[in-house]
Amino acid sequence: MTRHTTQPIDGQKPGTSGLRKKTSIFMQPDFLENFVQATFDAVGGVTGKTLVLGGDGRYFGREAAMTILKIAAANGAARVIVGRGAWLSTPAASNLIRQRGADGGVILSASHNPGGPDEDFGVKYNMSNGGPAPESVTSAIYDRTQEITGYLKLDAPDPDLDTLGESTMGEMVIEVVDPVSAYADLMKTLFDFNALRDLFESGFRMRMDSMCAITGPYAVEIFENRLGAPKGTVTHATPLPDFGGMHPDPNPTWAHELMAEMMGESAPDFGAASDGDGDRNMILGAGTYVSPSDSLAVLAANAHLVPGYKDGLKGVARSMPTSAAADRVAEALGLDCYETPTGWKFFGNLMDAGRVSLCGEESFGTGSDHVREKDGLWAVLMWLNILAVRKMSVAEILTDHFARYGRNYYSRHDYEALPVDLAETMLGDLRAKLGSLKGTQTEGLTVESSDEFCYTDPVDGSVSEGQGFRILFEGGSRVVLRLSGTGTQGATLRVYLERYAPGPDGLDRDPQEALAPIIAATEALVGIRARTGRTGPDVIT
Ligand code: VG1
Ligand code: CO
Repeated sequence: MTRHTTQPIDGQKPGTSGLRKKTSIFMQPDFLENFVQATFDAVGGVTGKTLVLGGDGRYFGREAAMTILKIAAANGAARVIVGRGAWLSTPAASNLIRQRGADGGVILSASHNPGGPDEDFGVKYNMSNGGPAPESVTSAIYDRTQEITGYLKLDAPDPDLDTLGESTMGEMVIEVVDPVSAYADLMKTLFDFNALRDLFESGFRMRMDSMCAITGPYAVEIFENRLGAPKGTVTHATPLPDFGGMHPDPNPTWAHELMAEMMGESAPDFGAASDGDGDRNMILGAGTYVSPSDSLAVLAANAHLVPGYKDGLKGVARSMPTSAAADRVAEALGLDCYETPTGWKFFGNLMDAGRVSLCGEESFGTGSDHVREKDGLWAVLMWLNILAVRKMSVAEILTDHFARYGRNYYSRHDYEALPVDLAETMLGDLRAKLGSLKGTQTEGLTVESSDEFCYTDPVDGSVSEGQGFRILFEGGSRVVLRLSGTGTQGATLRVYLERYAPGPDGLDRDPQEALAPIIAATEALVGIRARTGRTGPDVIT
């Protein structure tokens, strides 16, 4: 064991989902080492513990895994279970932690952020329940990074991470496992694989775009090998260190190839995409885009048709900016519905306590209590299973859903890479006038209430403040504004827009058009375009 002297390095505060930085920053001397040692210290050390390690295959992932193994060995870890090639999707890592009874895990990913020497890298610690560390732990990690004076790192040769099986590094066992099989087996326990095989055999056509990221090998194994979808159903199926230059974010802007195919004349029946680390999903039908908030609601309404959820759901949870479409389903089914801050770490307690089985975020994240992360391929399989049972198209399912529950028109507008001080001043000014907005009339809308979201966890009572600004208008429309906690460049402002239409008329409008009054009212109240000089958002979902 070798002790290395070090000094605290600025900027190691974990965000919405772990620590994310430019790769070059992570590659600076001691940067990764400091953060990993601080993490191990903050969770009470790793002596005698078993950890899971893997990531989305992005640039620097393998090297980072080697470093982390040497730090774990020097810190006395008993065993580290590593996905071959240091590959594990985020949901697969969560599953392995749970299935193997590990004490925790380290996930190497910057998720939907691009990868490469000039792009992003990230490190996230997950707990023994398989879920992201809660705020109490991420704050303890950050505190530790600010006082660290040394780290332990074994002086050992790089281990072989490409051959399955066990080896040792010092006293520690390194167990290299197939990254895909345990996850694929788990999916088989939840879904009707026979019905899905029949679906593909009947000529059902699907396109899965893995965006040169980690879900490629998982999707090929599950859809093509196990379910008999034609070879080539999965595109961009090989994970590449720079994601082939793609921005592995499954939304209409970045998954434009898939969008073009699905909106084209010979579109397949079903299309889906996932992100860098495999926890996000975008769902499409021929000519149809499913907004993530609607996807959550449809899954909640139909989950009982899927074997893994045949006895019904325990409850549903959504992040605050996610639309209330799922709430309407929960109400109809008599289920509890929780509203949490943005980020999957807030769902863990609710799932552990058995209060909810289905969770979702407007940011293309959906999942259940089968793991403690959101799960992109799981959501795709949920949709497939529902389509197989209901024998309807994606468009028909949506139309039927809206007719029954009404439609929460929804859109998110992102303004990226804004100067940090400008974004903070803009939201600071909004905070200052938040209390006096009630009754304000603008663009034909009247402000009913406004506040800054503060969450009290119903399980452990912990309080999370400052989780986004909400402005509610009379009639059930609203806008939510918050700054991203996953970006690595400037500030990203997220503007979440929602308007409820009860039906039966007006259920098939274009969302941007249906939301136009709210967009205009937001500009009048906050002045985003006026203050940033931008003509519009960079990304619309
Ligand atoms: C974004 C999303 C949030 C999601 C998070 C991690 O956070 O809005 O809903 O949980 O990314 O997703 P932010 O702070 O940038 O808005 V992923 O796929 O990184 O793990
Ligand atoms: Co992700």
